[in-house]
Order: sequence, then C-alpha cells, then structure tokens
Amino acid sequence: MQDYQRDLIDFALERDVLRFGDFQLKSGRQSPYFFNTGLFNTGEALARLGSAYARRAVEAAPAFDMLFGPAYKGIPLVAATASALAREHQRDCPWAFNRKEEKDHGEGGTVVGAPLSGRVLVVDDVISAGTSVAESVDLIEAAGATLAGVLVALDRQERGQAEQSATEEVAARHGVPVTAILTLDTLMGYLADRPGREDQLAAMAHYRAEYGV
Ligand code: OMP
Repeated sequence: MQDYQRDLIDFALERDVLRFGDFQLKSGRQSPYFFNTGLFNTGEALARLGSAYARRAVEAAPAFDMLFGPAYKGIPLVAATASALAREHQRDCPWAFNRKEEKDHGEGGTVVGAPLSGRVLVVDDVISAGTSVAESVDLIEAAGATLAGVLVALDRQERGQAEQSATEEVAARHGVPVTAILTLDTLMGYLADRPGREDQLAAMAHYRAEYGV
C-alpha cells in the first residue's frame, strides 16, 4: 500500500466516509461497511480526494484524452480530478459530465463541459456489482468517442451480475479496465494493522466470503 492510499483511508475514517454498521447496497446486498464519497464535503476534503484520483490516474489508468463524471456523484469527483491533474501533474485535461434530466432549452443535450471525444476515462465513486457503468458507455459511444476505462475511489471486489467480479464483467463487456485508488483488499490490509478493529475486519471477511470473488 502506498502512502497516499493509507492517507486516504485515514481521512475517510476521520470524515465518516468509511463507516461500519449494516447498510443496504444498490444491488440489494446487505453490507457491514459503506464508503460514501459524498461525505468528502468540504473544500479541503474534496481537494485531497481529487489529488488521490489524479495520482492514481497518472500512475495506473490506461491512456486517456479526457475525463467524464456520471451524474450525480461523479460530477464533483471529475471536477476535482481534472483540477488536481492540472495543478499537480501539469496535465490540462478536458472534462465533462451529464445531467440526468433532458433539457429542451439553452445549450441543450445531456452532456455538459468539453465535448465527448477521443479516449474517455470515466471517473466514478465506488464499484460494487458494476451496474452503473453501462449508462456512461451509452453516452460516450453515442457521441462517437471511446471508453478508455473507469477510475473509482473504491473497488469493493464483489461479484457482478454473474460469477465473475464486477470489474471482470466490465472488462469483458466493454473491453476496458477498472482502476481503483482503494480495493477491499487494501481496506482489509489497513484494518489488520489496527488493534481494536478485529470485529470490523471479521465482518468484512464474512461479507467477502458471501459476495466477494
Ligand atoms: P454498483 O452499480 O452495484 O456497482 O454500485 C455502485 C454504486 O453504489 C455507487 O456509485 C454508489 O452510489 C453506491 N455505493 C457506495 O457509494 N458505496 C458503497 O460502499 C456501496 C455502494 C453500493 O450501493 O453498492
């Protein structure tokens, strides 16, 4: 684990972004932990998160020409990532997001920001069962652009709709990798080094045995 990944987990715990309890996921699964990027809800928190995304994008994402953040949670994430890429990596990358509602006046269309073109890296929050990616792919392909990959803060390393992991399903269906700043493995490795967190670690291991790959 790298320092910036450990720092992000420390910060996620401090801000209650990473919480333990009993949570119903979008997939219907009942999880003992939840990672809510919406709680990085101050300027400082968003800036730190954006730095971690940008670092991971530079370090591990496939080649891309622009960034796209799916509404709603992807919107601040893509803005913060683009900003950090420019400030910290001298890379002035175009970025865009979609609106969920059709607009019939003004600038029209559902995509706001830079026109979708070239290889597009989707910036999203968390991947669990992986159902969210398809909508972004439709928008990108409808514009004649290409999906480069998906960058998320956390890959929960769960099964997708079938037996493969969600990230393997995305790779098989769309032919691109999912890159994550953190994975369930990283979270569990972090907790294993922290005395007093044995119960949380055991609950995660139990969940992984049921829904993991
Ligand atoms: P999938 O479409 O099943 O991959 O679910 C991903 C979405 O679930 C994310 O975009 C979040 O909106 C939400 N989510 C979290 O934010 N954090 C979690 O720890 C788990 C989920 C989830 O519901 O699976």
